[in-house]
Amino acid sequence: MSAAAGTPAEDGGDRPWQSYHTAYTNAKAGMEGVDKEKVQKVIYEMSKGSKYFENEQRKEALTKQKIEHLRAQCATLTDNDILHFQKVAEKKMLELEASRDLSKIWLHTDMDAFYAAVETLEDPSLKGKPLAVGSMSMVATASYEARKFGVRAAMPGFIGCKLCPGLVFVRPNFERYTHYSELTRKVFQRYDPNFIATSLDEAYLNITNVCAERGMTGEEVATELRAAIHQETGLTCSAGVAPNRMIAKVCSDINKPNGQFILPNDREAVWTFVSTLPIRKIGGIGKVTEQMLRQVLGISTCQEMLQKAAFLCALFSECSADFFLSVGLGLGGTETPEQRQRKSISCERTFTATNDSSLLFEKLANLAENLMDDLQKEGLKGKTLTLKLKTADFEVRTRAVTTRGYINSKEDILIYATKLLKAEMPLSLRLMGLRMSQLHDEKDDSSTSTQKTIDIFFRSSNSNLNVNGANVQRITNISGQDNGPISVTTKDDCLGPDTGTGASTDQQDFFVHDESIFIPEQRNLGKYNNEAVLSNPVISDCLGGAKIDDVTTSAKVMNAENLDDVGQLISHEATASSSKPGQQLWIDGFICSICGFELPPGFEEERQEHSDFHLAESLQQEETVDSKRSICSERLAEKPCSTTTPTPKKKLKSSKEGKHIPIDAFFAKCNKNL
Ligand code: DCP
Ligand code: CA
Ligand code: CA
Repeated sequence: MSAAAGTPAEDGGDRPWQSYHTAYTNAKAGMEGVDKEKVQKVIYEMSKGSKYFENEQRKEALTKQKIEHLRAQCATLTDNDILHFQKVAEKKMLELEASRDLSKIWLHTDMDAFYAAVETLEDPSLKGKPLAVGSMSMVATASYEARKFGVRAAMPGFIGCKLCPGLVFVRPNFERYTHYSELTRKVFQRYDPNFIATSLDEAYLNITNVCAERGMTGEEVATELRAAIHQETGLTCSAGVAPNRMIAKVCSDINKPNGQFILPNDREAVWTFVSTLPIRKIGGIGKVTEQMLRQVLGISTCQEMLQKAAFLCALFSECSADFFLSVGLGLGGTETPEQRQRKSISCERTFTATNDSSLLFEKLANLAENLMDDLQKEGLKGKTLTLKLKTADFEVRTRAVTTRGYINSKEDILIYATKLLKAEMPLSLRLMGLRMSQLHDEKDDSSTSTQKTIDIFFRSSNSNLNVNGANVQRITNISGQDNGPISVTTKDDCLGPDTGTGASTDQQDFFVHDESIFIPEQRNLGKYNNEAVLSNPVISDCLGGAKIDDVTTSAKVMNAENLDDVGQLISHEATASSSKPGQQLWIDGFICSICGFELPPGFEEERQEHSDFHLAESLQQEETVDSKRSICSERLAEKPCSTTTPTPKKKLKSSKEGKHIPIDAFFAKCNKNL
């Protein structure tokens, strides 16, 4: 396979790392003064020859393909076409402009170096030190001191050590972060009882009322709120205030850390703000989209979207074009979306991989008990029980059963869960989870479930199979060998609008859904058809017609021999054993269904990067039949490789020998220690 433009292989030359751009070379707040070339060089040297490196090349190749495809499409446009699309674009812009609402004041707040700040608060000896929260295989975040060296989230820890020899590592402690997150939410509650939390450390608040009631400006509220958060938690945060959520999020990053930026509710101010704003600053515009827009249409700033509006309408799907034009106009969500009702309750456990069946059934019983506790605490019963499994080689499977009546006792749960697990045996697992959906509130006769479950597909699909009087289905969301070559058609791409709410990514998750706050971005959902979605009844049903990128899913009939007499049985499987971007689902809103890596909805960029990785991985699998899963093993939730600070000497030695540490070899080593 030929190397793509911009990849190290093609650039060759004296300084090939200059064109080696990964998630790790991308600047975050606090990385402004970093010697970017040095960072690129270290990452290049340390990953050269690894599967990771090859994947980067493949990603670049795929982007290049997309770019070429778009260029080719662009070249076919006649003057008449452009004139036509100019009219389409102008009409669209007028409509969008007419929807501009400057009456709301939105505040976005984001904690500074959240995990690292919590750890420093708990252990003041860490203060001022370059700190990485995470492990040798993955850094969750870095303190601002460490960022000066180029260390950042999502970077393998051993690369962090190389960049910053004195880097101190702390293992993540999610209970702590949840505790502090809850403290911040108590403060948010005082300013907006309907605040929208998009991850542990960030939230959107509609402060319109509080400003009016207390006669305060947005700036004053931001100052007061940040002080209150500091008072309650001992932590600092940054805030942005703007007429809509999309801009408020951009604003909260401007004066990070411990700062704020206010954009007045004034059309001119918004206009000026977006006129020079790089498109990459917008949530939902990741590296690939940025490259496509820049290289095909010369768009780098938000306002340039408007200058190229005709081309955007000609080349992209309607909802993508809408999103781009909204960005150009500085529009974003202003209404508080309705909270969706709770759809499921779940629990899961990660453990050292084992094939000991008695141990697995014991774990299953514990899970059933936890699920029972959670259901009973909330006075809920459920009808669909889903068993989630992650095999020793990181294949994620889910199996579900729909029962005749509503259940919530441990005994009932265990009967069905055991059946489901037995049907999969023997196998070696590293994670199990149980989820109950189709919930029913015991206090309320009406079912709380509004979810269009996959059952709808089963009932309507002509691939239904009737076994022992039960409908049994298997849906397989795979895989290099099951599906044809990956389409690079960009016309079907539908990019997430105002992903500050996490809506676009959550919508892709058809099992979803534990978030107590789930925020669909109403404007675009279900408004436009996306061919890829509509051609797939599973996805379109489950999304209620919402959009999803490049979805191709195949449905297969399942052999039901081990799943008989389980009530009114409808069994579903969503196996994500590989990796097209649209096939990747975010289970429970934040867990990658392919490898189990956790990324909350707020991390659009990281999610994009992560999806790109899986795409590259699947391409690799297509070429190398026996290739094994590689970087997927990088999970913070898994057993750590090491929690001690590695000695820089050791690393230096290996690089002196002219040998990089191949990332996958490193991970293989980690896995042995599991
Ligand atoms: N996080 C993670 N994995 C990532 C990115 C982030 O586990 N790839 C975790 C650790 C972070 C927290 O989420 O502390 C919040 O992420 P942010 O992107 O908001 O980053 P920080 O809060 O660490 O830094 P800042 O917001 O100051 O840039
Ligand atoms: Ca943060
Ligand atoms: Ca954040």
